[in-house]
Amino acid sequence: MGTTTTTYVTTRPQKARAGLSPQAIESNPMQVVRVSIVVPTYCEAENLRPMCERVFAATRSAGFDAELIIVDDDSPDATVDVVAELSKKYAVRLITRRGERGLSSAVIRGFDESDRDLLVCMDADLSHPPEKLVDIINPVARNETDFCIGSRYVSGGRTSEDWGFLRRLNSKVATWLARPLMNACDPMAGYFCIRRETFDNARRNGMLAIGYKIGLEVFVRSGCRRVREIPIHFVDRHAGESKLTARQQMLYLKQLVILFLARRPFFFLFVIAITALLAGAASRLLAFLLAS
Ligand SMILES: Nc1nc2c(ncn2[C@@H]2O[C@H](COP(=O)(O)OP(=O)(O)OP(=O)(O)O)[C@@H](O)[C@H]2O)c(=O)[nH]1
Ligand SMILES: [Mg+2]
Repeated sequence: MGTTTTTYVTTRPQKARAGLSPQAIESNPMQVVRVSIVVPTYCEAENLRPMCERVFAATRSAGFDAELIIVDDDSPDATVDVVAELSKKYAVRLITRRGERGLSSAVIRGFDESDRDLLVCMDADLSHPPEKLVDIINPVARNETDFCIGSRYVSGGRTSEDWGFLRRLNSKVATWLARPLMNACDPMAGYFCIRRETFDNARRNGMLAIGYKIGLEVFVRSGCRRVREIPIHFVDRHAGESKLTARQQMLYLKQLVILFLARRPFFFLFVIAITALLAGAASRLLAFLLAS
């Protein structure tokens, strides 16, 4: 097993670089929304500049004190150089993990590195429109909800028009499987905002870094109830390649089984038993029809 090294390419950001003047922050600290936006990355160098510019355009216009934490798994591309350049202008810092891979564990690491109360998880590839950040953060900042999702499937939200039938079906089935665990239209969303307290509760209740659905994991383990969904238009990645493999999909099924056994064991065993009974009856019927 390799070792994990963390490299801070930039130092902890100064408040002035976060978009608000220190005077504005000091004069009215209660009014300032302080948020860490955590972005896991692997080979996303091409997306980082447009993503960062759009993040800070959105958060600055709302007067938020935002920082961007990029958690990268030692990508063999220009990530380090691009973030170093961006950090001259924006409150962005890079955490480089070595000898470790995984979307969920990267997000957990980013949340751990933040000292802020509001935490956002967002993809780097611009599938998650940064222009929706303010709408997603505000309900959590105002304590109107515990978990706010950038949702593809709530009314007003949509996925890329380029998705084929199989991709739509795959996404719908995966979503449907998770619905009993979260009362939301898009329980698989990777674009969400929480308070630190929610994250801490999830950790206390045995949060795991299996698979790539860290939002679902945090929601279920934290035991929080209030969810709000903000419609987004989920577009296909801006540049680079997908890291979503068949292995990730198998890990998602494993994650679901573990979450169901932890939170809804009777429901889960009931569904398995009914499915086994129906499968047995169907196979006997088929055998009878073939024999007659
Ligand atoms: N640190 C880290 N980030 C990862 C890893 N795998 C994926 N990511 C990042 O997680 C985010 C989502 O990954 P994607 O490859 O876009 O997966 P997806 O959004 O489910 O699928 P597509 O958008 O269709 O490609 C992106 O910002 C990736 O760079 C990983 O192993 N480590
Ligand atoms: Mg993506």
